[in-house]
Amino acid sequence: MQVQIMGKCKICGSPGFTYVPEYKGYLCKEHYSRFIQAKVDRCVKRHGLLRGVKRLLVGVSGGKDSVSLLHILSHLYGGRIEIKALFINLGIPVYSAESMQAAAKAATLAGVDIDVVDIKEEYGFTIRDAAELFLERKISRPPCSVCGTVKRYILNKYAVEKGFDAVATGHNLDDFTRFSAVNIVTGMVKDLVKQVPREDSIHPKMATRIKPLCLVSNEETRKYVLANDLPVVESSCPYKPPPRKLSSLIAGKIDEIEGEIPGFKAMFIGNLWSKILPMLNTPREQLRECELCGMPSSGKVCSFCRLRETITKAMSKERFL
Ligand code: Q46
Ligand code: ZN
Ligand code: ZN
Repeated sequence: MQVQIMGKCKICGSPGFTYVPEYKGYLCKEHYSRFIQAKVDRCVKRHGLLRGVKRLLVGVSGGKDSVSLLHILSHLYGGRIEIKALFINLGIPVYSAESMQAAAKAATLAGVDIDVVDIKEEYGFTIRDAAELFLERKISRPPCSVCGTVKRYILNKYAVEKGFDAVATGHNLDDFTRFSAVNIVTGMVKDLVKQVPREDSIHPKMATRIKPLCLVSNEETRKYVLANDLPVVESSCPYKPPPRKLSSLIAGKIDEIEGEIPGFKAMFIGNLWSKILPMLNTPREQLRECELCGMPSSGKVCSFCRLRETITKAMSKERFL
């Protein structure tokens, strides 16, 4: 059996927790946590993520990224701005209940209030309903696509109605590099321009969106959770599809290059933000108000209301069969 020998923390000399390439040595749990927090703080300052933000809503799913995000933000800025967590109960068997427990514990640990929006109570369907209808070919959108629309809509609506200045989500460096590379390869410029740390509101009913973990990798949030003993959901979503071939091949290659050239991911995404996106000059969508719910929409009816109508119709047909 191979025994891994941990060095001592480069800063304080106590037992090392993990090797940190940026330090060319080990850091203990305490200094590793401070290192990640400092990385987030630099990103927040460099990209003006909290510019004009007095009240911040953090979307917490119970997963490692959002739980780390809440912990880091409350540690760094808890005394200066009001932070609140929001958990969306998607009604996914086992997974939603376990995620809610983790999110609630994480909020308590961070000293932050948490609220829950239950989509069954609010809108009459769950992601389980959507998944079953999809399997029976009664709706065409797969569960993750439904889930994405639902989460985006609810986070924004809640933030706008309760007067939050911005919504923070736990997208990390690996999400940014993977999505950006796939968007470049497939020519999805409309999605590529959204791969930024901050998307300013362009409508009175749209909250500014920020992604403070944009320079923190998957591996780093995983270790941050371990270093701070944070509660995270253990089970995984039963509807998670296997990764798409193109996306997983690209992610694998990006990881390989990062292994050879540490800092590659940050360089890629940094150049995208500073040099490539400013050249694209894509006009931002013109938004109006949805005729059904009044929230911002590019068409007469917003994508959430169209989705809700489709699911509700398919469910009521089922009931009367
Ligand atoms: S919860 Fe929802 Fe994920 Fe489950 S249905 Fe897909 S998007 S996999 S992060
Ligand atoms: Zn130390
Ligand atoms: Zn609507």
